[in-house]
Amino acid sequence: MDFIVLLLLIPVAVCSPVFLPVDCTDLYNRGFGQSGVYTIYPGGPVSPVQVYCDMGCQDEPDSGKWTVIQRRKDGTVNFYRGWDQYRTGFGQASGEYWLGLENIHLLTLRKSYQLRVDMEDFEGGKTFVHYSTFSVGPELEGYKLSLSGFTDGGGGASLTAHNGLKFSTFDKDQDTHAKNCATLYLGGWWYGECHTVNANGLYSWGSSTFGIGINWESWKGYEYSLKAITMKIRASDSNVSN
Ligand SMILES: [Ca+2]
Repeated sequence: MDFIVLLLLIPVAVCSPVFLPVDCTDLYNRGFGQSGVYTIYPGGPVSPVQVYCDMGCQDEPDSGKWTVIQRRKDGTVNFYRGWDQYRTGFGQASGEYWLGLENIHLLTLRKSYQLRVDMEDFEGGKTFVHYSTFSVGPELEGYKLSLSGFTDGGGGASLTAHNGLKFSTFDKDQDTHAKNCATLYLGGWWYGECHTVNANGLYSWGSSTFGIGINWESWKGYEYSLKAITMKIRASDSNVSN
């Protein structure tokens, strides 16, 4: 009897593999075309992660498939957090959040990704920048940032200066400054000596004390804290979809 049950079950398991999307591109390719919160599995079936997918506009097929890894828009989530939180992620996928360094590392280990950063100020201005490659290395190497292929949508190349730097938090100083940049500039980031972008700095509603706000130096300088910033990644065209 048991033998018969097994025979019946095996073909079902083979013919209907569970769909475990790694990123928003996988979801889009399965027919999920609406922007919103989805569950992805960058670390496999035991570690689901909630994420916001920017699927773009229906009439522009190339505008979507973005997996949001970081988003600030209203100051409702505190981004001054320690290493463990930056490692695993925090916030709400429907609002402000950080996807987590380990998740970002696992994603960019699997596929080649591009990065787009969208920004808004409090006067209605919007801009963006784009990098054709983006990846984050393993924890053992400090979750090092790798970027190349900059295209300026108007925000300027501030982020390029962070290429090759390790990630730091107030309780893990991996920056190149004598002091602790995370403590000086109230964020967790790929700090060097210390920053030209502080995307995880203090939400400051416009004007900020030098360098502690959500700063993007080449767009608004060190004393302007942005209204909104979103970092999102998408598998490059050269990837064959899973
Ligand atoms: Ca230091």
